[in-house]
Amino acid sequence: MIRTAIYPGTFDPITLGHVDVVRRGMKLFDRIVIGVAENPGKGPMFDVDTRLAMVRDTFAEESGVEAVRFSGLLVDLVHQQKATAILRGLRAASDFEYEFQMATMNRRLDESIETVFVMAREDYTFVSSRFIREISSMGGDVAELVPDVVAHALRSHYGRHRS
Ligand code: COD
Repeated sequence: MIRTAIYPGTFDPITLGHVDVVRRGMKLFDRIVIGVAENPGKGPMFDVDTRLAMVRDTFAEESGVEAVRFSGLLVDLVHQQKATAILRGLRAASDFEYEFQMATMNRRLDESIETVFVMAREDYTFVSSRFIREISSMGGDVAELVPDVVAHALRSHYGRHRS
């Protein structure tokens, strides 16, 4: 049986912290489907097609990793993709409350779906999409914290790195 997990998120934009979660998940699952949420509630900086394209580009060489966009309920995507688990990452205690609520709600919606958490790599615990957006909007360099495709997109969005 092929074990599939959905890794859902906003990925606005994808960071090396997200990439690390996927790599850890690949040790546990045969197939990982990254679900890029439209998530208009968060007022994303990049539209969903751009976020999806950056995720696909990042994992272009990995045969066990796919990416799809989704709107609506996460559990519906889990069913659609014949997955059995939801993969999420934990950086700090502050992530826990939200993640716990989400996992509990999803369990209420479908008891058979398990949420699996992996711990962030120490040097990425401080990396978040929000800080990546903020730092690059102020001219800071985030190239070491994001995939190349994202670094290029941020540079063309905000203009070249100012020193
Ligand atoms: N290291 C490790 N993990 C990280 C790092 C890092 N540096 N950065 C982020 N992560 C983890 C996050 O903790 C999270 O687990 C995951 O990566 C994705 O993060 P984001 O910020 O890109 O995505 P979110 O949290 O905005 O995604 C929220 C969803 C889109 C998954 C959620 O809103 C959802 O499921 N929406 C669909 C509607 C639904 O079903 N709602 C009911 C569920 S309660």
